[in-house]
Amino acid sequence: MNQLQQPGHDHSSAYLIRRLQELLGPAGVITEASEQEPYLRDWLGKWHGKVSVVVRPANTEETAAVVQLCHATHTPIVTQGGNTGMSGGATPDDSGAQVILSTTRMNRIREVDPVNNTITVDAGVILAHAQEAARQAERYFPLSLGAEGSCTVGGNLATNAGGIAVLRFGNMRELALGLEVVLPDGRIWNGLRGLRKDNTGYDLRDLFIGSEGTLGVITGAVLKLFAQPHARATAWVGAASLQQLVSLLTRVRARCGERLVAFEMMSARSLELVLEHVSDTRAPLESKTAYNALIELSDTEDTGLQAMLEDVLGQALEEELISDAMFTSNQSQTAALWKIREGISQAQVRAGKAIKHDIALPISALPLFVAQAEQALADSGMTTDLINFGHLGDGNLHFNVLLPASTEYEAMKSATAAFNRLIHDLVINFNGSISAEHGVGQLRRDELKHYKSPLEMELMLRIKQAFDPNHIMNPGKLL
Ligand code: FAD
Ligand code: 2HG
Ligand code: ZN
Repeated sequence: MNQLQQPGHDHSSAYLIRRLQELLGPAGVITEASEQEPYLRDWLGKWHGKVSVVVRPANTEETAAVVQLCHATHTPIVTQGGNTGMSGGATPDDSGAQVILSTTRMNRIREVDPVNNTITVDAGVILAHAQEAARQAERYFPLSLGAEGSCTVGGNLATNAGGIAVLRFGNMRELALGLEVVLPDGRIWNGLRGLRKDNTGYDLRDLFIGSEGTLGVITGAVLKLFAQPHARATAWVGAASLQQLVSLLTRVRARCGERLVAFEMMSARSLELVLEHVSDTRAPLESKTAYNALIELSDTEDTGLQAMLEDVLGQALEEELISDAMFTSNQSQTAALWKIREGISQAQVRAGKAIKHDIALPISALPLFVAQAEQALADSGMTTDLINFGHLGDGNLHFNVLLPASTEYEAMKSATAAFNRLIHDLVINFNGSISAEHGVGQLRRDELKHYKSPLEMELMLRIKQAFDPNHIMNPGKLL
């Protein structure tokens, strides 16, 4: 190894910074510690790292030039979008040897094609801006999640993000048609095709989706658009058990079909936490129930959505499948309901330290899983403040455990290991997944290795080796 290849070496980092400044100009290179700070920690306050430099290329060509230089100098790259990820995937380690490549200056809407029903964007475009560009063209981009005002399309692709409308529109993988990627050696792969059919061999696009910055830097994407929903009807319901909510979901889906766009669940404790920690929120129902659901229907025009929702939920009330319900088509009331649902993450941050389990199960198995998990936790004497909520409509639970804010690092680490083992073992027993939508990052890297079969691990490592033989793309994450 020569001096240039020694990560973190003073001479090599001075050389690197000088070359990066030549490539990107002053606007594209951050060396000042105070300016670097927001890039070095994650939204949850769980991880913190160190780098010699943060780079902010303005376009694909600049990104390729940066990656080429990092390839030549064996400098590891942590790609970062909006830095809203929940698995520590975008936070560097504390060696100081890594470089953060922030995509936030790559924020152009490249094209909206209403006939092909596609939008082509830079990877650094904020999700809400992509939604707005679609809206201006009288189309709809349906990916929707609490962080949509700051997360980027590239981050959504790299984590294969899910959110609240997966039951109707699918996750990010299902919404992406084409990608542009800077490969770990700096070459640009142009896969920006807006095709719904393309069977020309192995699907490279699908390898990059969900790869969490370990195979390359996504710089652009072609995404699917849909017809704009001009009508929506929303309801908040209370039920005594999760089984009742699952039965309700089955009923609403059978009756309303594709009009059902969201079916979100919150335990009583999750709701209580929001009411306590998020301002301007109030309980939607007078009665307190073990479980709550936020249900939304939408359609291109109003074909009696609210009446349909009232009818199906009214029947469920009569049969005592649910115990209470409130309906609204009013915008501000709807926003108030969604504020509660989307406030749960923030409420957890304010209330303490959460051990996150981002799990997926067959919807039919959810009630039994929760019952067995609660029983197993009680049997093992693990005291729990369970914050159980999530996207019931697609089988994704956020089965989180809240510990006091004062919990020290070591205690948090051992509690995380104990809770992870108990809950993830059970998830695997039910044929579920330990990583549904937030990604593996550094949070679940060792859990992934624990649960994936040796064959799956071997195949994934061989793919990594084929794309990134020098292991410079987001080392320490995912694999
Ligand atoms: P970052 O956090 O910057 O990065 C995430 C990962 O992607 C890292 O591994 C990073 O290296 C990689 N990456 C980022 N950009 C690129 C790129 N251009 N090329 C290659 N790799 C890249 N997620 C859900 O799925 N559903 C939810 O409902 C949901 N709700 C959330 C609510 C809140 C309040 C918050 C804070 C987060 C939520 N998330 C949710 C987490 C979610 O993963 C992110 O919000 C989003 O998908 C990440 O985008 P980002 O641009 O912030 O990525
Ligand atoms: C959500 O569904 C997000 O609100 C965040 O995926 C989940 O805070 C969490 O654990
Ligand atoms: Zn979620």
